[in-house]
Amino acid sequence: MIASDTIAALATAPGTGGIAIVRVSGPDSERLLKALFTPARDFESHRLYYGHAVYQGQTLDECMAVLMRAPKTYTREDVAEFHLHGGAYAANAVLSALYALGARPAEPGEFTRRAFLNGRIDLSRAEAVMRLISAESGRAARAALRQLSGGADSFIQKAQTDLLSILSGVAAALDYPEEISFEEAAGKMADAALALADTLESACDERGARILENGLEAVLCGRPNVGKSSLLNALARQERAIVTDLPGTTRDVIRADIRLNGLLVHLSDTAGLREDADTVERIGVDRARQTIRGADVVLAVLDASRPLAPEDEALLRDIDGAPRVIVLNKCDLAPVLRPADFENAVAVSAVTGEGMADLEEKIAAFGANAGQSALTQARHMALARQAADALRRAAACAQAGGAIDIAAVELHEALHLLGRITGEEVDEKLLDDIFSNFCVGK
Ligand SMILES: Nc1nc2c(ncn2[C@@H]2O[C@H](COP(=O)(O)OP(=O)(O)OP(=O)(O)O)[C@@H](O)[C@H]2O)c(=O)[nH]1
Ligand SMILES: [Mg+2]
Repeated sequence: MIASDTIAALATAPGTGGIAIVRVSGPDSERLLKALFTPARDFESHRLYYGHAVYQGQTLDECMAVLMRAPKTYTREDVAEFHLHGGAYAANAVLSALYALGARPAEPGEFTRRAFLNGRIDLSRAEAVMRLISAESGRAARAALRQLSGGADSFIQKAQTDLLSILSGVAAALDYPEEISFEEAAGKMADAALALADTLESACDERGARILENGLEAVLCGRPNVGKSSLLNALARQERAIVTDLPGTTRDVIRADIRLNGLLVHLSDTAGLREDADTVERIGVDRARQTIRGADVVLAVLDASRPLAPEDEALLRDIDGAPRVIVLNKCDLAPVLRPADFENAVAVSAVTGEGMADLEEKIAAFGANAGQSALTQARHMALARQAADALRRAAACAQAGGAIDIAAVELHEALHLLGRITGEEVDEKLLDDIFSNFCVGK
């Protein structure tokens, strides 16, 4: 399907930068390029030329330009690009000229939408492109790249193949009732459908997906003066929080973002937990408790140079069973508490830096599996879960001795839902939802 109109937009991020690329796609690309590029010339496809962008006698910018003839282009249409100086001026001037000459401003994601409609990429890859553009951290980018190379697709294709073979078993049972007993066919179908439902569900990792997209929430907590703020500063490698030897220094929640092995970690330092706090500190302590509840991992800080205080014991009880690291700080002083006495503990000193690398490793371990599963996008996971539900209904129907052709309806439903992940079955509404999340120019 070839679009009839030609679209243009800034393809690079707006703002200052070395170069700004204006991309044009559609049947008019070559005409528009020739109208603006000086010196006039014939363009060999996929070759970069040096010249100027000139419109109505006015030089807009010195530039490099390229014409890429269909079909070996991002959209599979004719594409032209102007590589201009960065900053808003040159790109806007060229875009205005292009619009005056008949190009239409591209909608968000329209280039990628065309790539999809022209069959160059499938839907889950189109979404991967979008995620790559907005990927927050190295790890999220790698997961998006994995999907771009077809991770979710091949997983879904395998599930579709499995499902088709279940369906053909059902069809055989319906066609040859004399040869294949109903019980046998129904039993086989139910087993296979349940196994596939399990596979689909275990491929969904909502928590991992969230950590990948938004980062891991790690919260430093503990009683006053154990060194939480000092640890935040040491992990963030900058003086974010105020450190004093007075207990109750930190009143509000202080945040710092750090990166561990490509994983984005949102660290929070909280008010020291104690009961006899004044009003302001009291509010701080309540906020600390809330922050702890929302954490992916709690970093429970203890002063290794002192025996456990009642507040320490209360904290350890509160976070029992929660994802946590016990941080035995101040190990540079004569330690009374030792890692061996706790589960998943590490001895550190915020002052000397001892043990800090071990602590970072332990924090990163909580995000280690994020993004490893086959499906990490909310839309894919929702569809896969719906497909799994349909499979379970099919199995239940067969096991209850229901008509096998009714179970087959549920299997078809599951197949349809899987098809929507890869975009084999798409409607306009879905396309609009997905592509409108793109940035213009992609
Ligand atoms: N020797 C030693 N002193 C430390 C260490 N970490 C922190 N301290 C000291 O302990 C005191 C308290 O440190 P903070 O980081 O303010 O402690 P906090 O847990 O944030 O305290 P509150 O905000 O009051 O809850 C300061 O005097 C720090 O210099 C450490 O590893 N070794
Ligand atoms: Mg503090």
